[in-house]
Amino acid sequence: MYMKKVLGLFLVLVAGLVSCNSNDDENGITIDGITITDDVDCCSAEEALQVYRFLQGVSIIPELSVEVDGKYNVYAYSKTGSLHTGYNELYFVATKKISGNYVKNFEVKNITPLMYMTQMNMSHSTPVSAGVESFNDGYLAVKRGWVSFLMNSSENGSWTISYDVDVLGSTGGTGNVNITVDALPDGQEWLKTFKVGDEVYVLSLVNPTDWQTGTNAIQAYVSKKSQPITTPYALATERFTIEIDPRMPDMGNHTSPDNVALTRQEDGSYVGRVNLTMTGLWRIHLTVKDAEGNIVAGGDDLKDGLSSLYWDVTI
Ligand SMILES: [Cu+2]
Repeated sequence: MYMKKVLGLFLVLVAGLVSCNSNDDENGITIDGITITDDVDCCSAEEALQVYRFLQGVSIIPELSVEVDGKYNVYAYSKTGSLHTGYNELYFVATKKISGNYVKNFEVKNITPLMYMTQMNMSHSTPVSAGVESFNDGYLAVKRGWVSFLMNSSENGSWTISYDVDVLGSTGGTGNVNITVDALPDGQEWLKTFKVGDEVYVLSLVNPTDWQTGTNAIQAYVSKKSQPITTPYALATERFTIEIDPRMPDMGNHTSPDNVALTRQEDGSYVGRVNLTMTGLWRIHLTVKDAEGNIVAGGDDLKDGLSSLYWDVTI
């Protein structure tokens, strides 16, 4: 008890010292009319400015913002501020309401997307990231996760999503929020499923809009349909190999050299290399093998000798 009091007093003293420091005008940076200051719960003003700049390159998803305990705001962002079928990267930041300063130590958890299928009168979830992590060492105050939507919103069904958050000991969450999942344009199919026995797996292609002509890193996730299906789908624990055969269907199905199969990385994603020698529609035919090298998907139902399991990417 006594030790706790001493420790508490010590923390108050430290906080007092640091906050004296951060009240010093020398430690504030004003940009776009906003003053960014050093903050003991985040970072130096310079580091906070990096976060601020990063957020200029993404767009807020207004319906996914939440106030926590009257003290904090948590904001969610995606590249465009909207969501679409397939893999969507999500970014989260937490700020103090009183100062607008970022908070570094916060946790976003239980990201739970749910689609209600009108005619079938049933609900299902979809693949999500294992967790939400700091973006990288340079952006500790930005957390990143992802959701890969199986299908778009339509008269056939509608989506909700919720997540919980913990900011410096204060807990909160969004509750179920209605969201719209847009269909991808023609010539883009970034999510496919395959079956092995009774299990259904989802192949989510990561950010192919970043690709350019020539050789590109190709990244994907393999998730496993949950039981019950209203539970978010976690990454599959099996170790697959995903062989790729990119073709241009509008140009006599010609292929390209030097493609490398996707293999499982330490972070749970699958990474390979794809060579797209020109702009246009590329159909990336997939053959999935298990850890023993047996073909488990894309091996039968061939059309013109090509797998009928594929992603479409138009660059
Ligand atoms: Cu659905």
